[in-house]
Amino acid sequence: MTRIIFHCDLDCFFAAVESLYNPQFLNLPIIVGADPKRGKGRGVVSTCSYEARKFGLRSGMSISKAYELCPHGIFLRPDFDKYSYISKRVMKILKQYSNKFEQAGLDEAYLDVSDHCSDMNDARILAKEIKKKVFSEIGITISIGCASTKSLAKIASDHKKPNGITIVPPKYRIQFLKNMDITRIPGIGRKSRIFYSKKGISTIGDLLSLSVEEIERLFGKSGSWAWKVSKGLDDRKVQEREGLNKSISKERTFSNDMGDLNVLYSKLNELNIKIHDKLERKDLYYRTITLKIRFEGYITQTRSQTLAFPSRNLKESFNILMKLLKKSKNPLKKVRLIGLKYSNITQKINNMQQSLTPFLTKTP
Ligand code: TTP
Ligand code: MG
Repeated sequence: MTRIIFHCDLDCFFAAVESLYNPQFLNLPIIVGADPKRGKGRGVVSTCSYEARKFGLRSGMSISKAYELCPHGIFLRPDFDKYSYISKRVMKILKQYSNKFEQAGLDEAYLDVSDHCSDMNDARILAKEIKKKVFSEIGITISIGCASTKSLAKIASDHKKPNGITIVPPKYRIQFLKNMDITRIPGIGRKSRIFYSKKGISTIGDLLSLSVEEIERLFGKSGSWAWKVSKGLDDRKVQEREGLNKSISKERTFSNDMGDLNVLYSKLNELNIKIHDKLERKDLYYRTITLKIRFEGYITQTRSQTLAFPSRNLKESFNILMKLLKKSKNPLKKVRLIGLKYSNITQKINNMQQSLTPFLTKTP
C-alpha cells in the first residue's frame, strides 16, 4: 500500500514568530541573527522573512553582508524561549492529525496520514485543513509537502514556500524531481554538489540516469542514498522520537508501606498492562526489563533482565517481573514504591536486520 506522508515546515520560522509578537513588523524585511553593528558585525543570519529574501538574504549568510544588501531591514537577536513556546503549540496541533507523528526540528514534523486519507485528493483536503488550523490558532503560516516517503515529502514541503501545499503522487515523482538540483535531496549539500558536478551530475534526473551500482562506485554511500531517495525507496517510518533509544517506565507509590505480596503482584500487573498498551500503540519493542523497588526507609533496589531479541510479550514480561520481584523482595521490609522500566527500545524489524546482518556476512 502506498503510504501518505506529510512534511510540515513553518515558513521563515524565527522571523514569523518575531512578527507575531511585534505586528508592526508584519510584511517588513526582518532578519534574525547576530548584531550587524552597522555592517561591521560578525556572525550570521539565522533566518529572515520572505520580504528580506527578495534582497538576496539567506540563512547562514554573514550578517555584515546582509546589512550591506538590506540596511533598512529590521535586525533582531534570536529569542529561543519565544520560538520553543510557539513550536510546542504548533506541534500540539499537528499531533492531533495522526498518532504517527515525528517532530524533526523546532519548526518541522512528519505525519503519516495513510490511515486517514484514501488518496492524494483526500491528502490535499487534510493539508488545507491543517494549514488553516495552524494559521487561525497560532497566526503563522506553514508549508506542507505530501508524498509516499519522508524524504520526498521533505523535498515537496520546500517546493512552494511560503504557505504552499505540494502533493507528489507516486506516478509524478520523476516529473517532479528530474530537473531539480541534486542539493534538493536532504543530505546533499553545496560541497557535495561540486563533487557530483565534476562527474557530470547536477540534476536529480542525471542521478537517475545511472544504475545504483554505478552511483555507489562513484559516490559511495551518500550517492546510493540519494539515488534511493529519488527512486522513492526510502522506507523509514514516521515515529515518535521520544520512544526510541529511550525507555518507557511507570511507577506507583503506596500510601501506606506495603507488605502484602499479592498487592505488589497485582499493582505490577496493572502497570505492565498499561506499558504494553503504550508500546503497542507506538509499535515499539524492548530488550531490557527493569524492576524497581523502594523499601521503607528509602532504600531503593533495581534488578534487570535483558532478552536476546526485541520483544513485546505481556506474559513473558510478567513472568520475568515476578522472578525479579521474588529476588528483590525482602520479607522483613515493607515496600514504599514499585516501578518498572522497559529500555533498549527499538522497532523490531530494523533491530532484527541489524542483528542478522553481521551473522549473515560472516557465514562462508
Ligand atoms: P528552516 O525551516 O530551514 O528555515 P525557515 O523556517 O526560517 O525558513 P523556510 O520558510 O525556508 O522554512 O529553519 C527553521 C529555523 O531554524 C529558522 O527559522 C532559524 C533556524 N535556522 C538557523 O538558526 N540557522 C540556519 O542556518 C537555518 C537553516 C535555520
Ligand atoms: Mg521552516
